[in-house]
Parts: sequence; structure tokens; C-alpha cells
Amino acid sequence: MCIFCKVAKKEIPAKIVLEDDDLVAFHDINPVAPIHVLVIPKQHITGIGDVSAEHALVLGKLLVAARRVAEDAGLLQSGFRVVINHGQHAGQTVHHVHVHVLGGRLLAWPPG
Ligand code: D5M
Repeated sequence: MCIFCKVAKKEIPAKIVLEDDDLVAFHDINPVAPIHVLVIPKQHITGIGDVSAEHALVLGKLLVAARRVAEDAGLLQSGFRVVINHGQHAGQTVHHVHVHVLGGRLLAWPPG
């Protein structure tokens, strides 16, 4: 089973910060910013390049949850970034769609 499906099913530990029927948010195991949280759907979706209209509701919920994570982390005023990597050139390593919520420092643009 995919590693994020295991996180969603609590089969492997994660530092969960938010959860509802559709999604889980938890701290990234390899943070690249002071705040680095991943928001995933409980439903297995391989990547943002694999979605269609039927996924619109859950994808919207992921973004609303990302905003909530940022608010709870105190990032609304200072700012934060949400990132979804897809495929090799974006550096996607886990093939279960996930929204990175990054903040707590000045984030460079464009990304490397
Ligand atoms: O990002 C995948 C991210 O997932 C990467 O930042 C590490 C993180 N990761 C991998 N396994 C775990 C577990 N078990 N807990 C928490 N975080 C994890 P990508 O966009 O695919 O490059």
C-alpha cells in the first residue's frame, strides 16, 4: 500500500495537525521550512496530473484545509506557500497527491 494511504489509515505514525472524513494534514518528515505540513486526501489519488472533474470537491477541501493549517500555524499574516509537485521534473517522490504548506521564513521565488 502507498505510504500516505498508510498514514491516512494510521498504519504508520505521523504528527497529525488536522483531520476530517476526507483528508489528513501532518508534519513533513523532512521539513524544508520552519512550518512544513502536508495535506492529503484519504482517497488515493496518484498526483495532480491524474485528476478530473470528479475530484474537484476533494481538491477544494485540500486547499481550504491548507489555509486552516496556515492559520493554526500563525502564518496568515506573514505569508505561506502551497505547492503540489507532479512527476519527475517537479521532484514528486510520493505518488499520492499532497499539498505542501510551507512558511515561517522568506521563501525564494522562482523555486529551484
Ligand atoms: O514530497 C513528498 C514529501 O513527503 C517529502 O517532503 C517527504 C515527505 N514524506 C515522505 N514520507 C513521509 C512520512 N512517512 N511522513 C511525513 N512525511 C513524509 P514530494 O512533493 O513528493 O517531493
